[in-house]
Amino acid sequence: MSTFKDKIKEASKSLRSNVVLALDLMDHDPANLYEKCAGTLESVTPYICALKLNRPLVLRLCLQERIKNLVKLAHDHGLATIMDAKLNDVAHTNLAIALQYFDAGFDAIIASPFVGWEGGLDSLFLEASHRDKGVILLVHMSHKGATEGYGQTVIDPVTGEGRPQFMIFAEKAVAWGADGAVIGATHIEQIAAARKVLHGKVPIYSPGVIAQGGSPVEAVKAGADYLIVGRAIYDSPDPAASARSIRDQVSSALTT
Ligand code: BMP
Repeated sequence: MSTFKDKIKEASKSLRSNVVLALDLMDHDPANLYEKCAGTLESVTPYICALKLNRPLVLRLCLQERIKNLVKLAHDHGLATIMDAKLNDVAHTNLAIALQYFDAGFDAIIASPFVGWEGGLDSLFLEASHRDKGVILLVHMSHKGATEGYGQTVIDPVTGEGRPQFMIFAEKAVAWGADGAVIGATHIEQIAAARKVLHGKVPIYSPGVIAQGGSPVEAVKAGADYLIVGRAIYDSPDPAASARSIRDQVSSALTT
């Protein structure tokens, strides 16, 4: 049985990139939005290992038609696919949403650990594992206000001690068998701290590079396994050159 962790690792190895493209194109004329997305994706496929799509794009393009085609296009190029659904509901609703994305072909889905296990994410993890799909958890988001929730100090219900929320989420990611942990590249210390818990078990996905101020090189040096990159690629005058440059910066940082 191959897990999502293995699938993206293989894609990353054979395509020699750890860049996940966040194809969040939204402002284009709806009449040619699909063509714009497909064209951007095809131009950068030599430099990325996975495609991440978000909810605004799904709402615009319709899950059953053009989104399915984009997912297929990514798979045809050997890429892994991630649906950024940020699931955050009770179990049966999370499952109903996730199944639609899994049926549309996505390999993994992003969910929020704030809803907890029992009656929150339990059914999702179970069903994902039956279908060889991945669940990636938000462990510390990239925006400034993320410190209010993910960075708050909470009393650990097990030990009674005050601890950062994101470290508890990192431990849950390991305990629940998550396929990935999202930690913003804008929070380098948190990547390094969470890595101590996650390393070798749950890969770190880091969004927030360049357009949000994070450094791709610093993020991977701190422990990020994959970088999630949107505007720095798709808003660039030459998306392929930008994707290649980010990939190359990161691989040379890892080898020096
Ligand atoms: P950009 O590189 O354009 O900033 O895009 C980052 C992508 O990662 C967006 O799709 C955003 O929704 C997502 N993301 C994020 O920026 N921070 C997080 O903490 C979690 C995310 O999924």
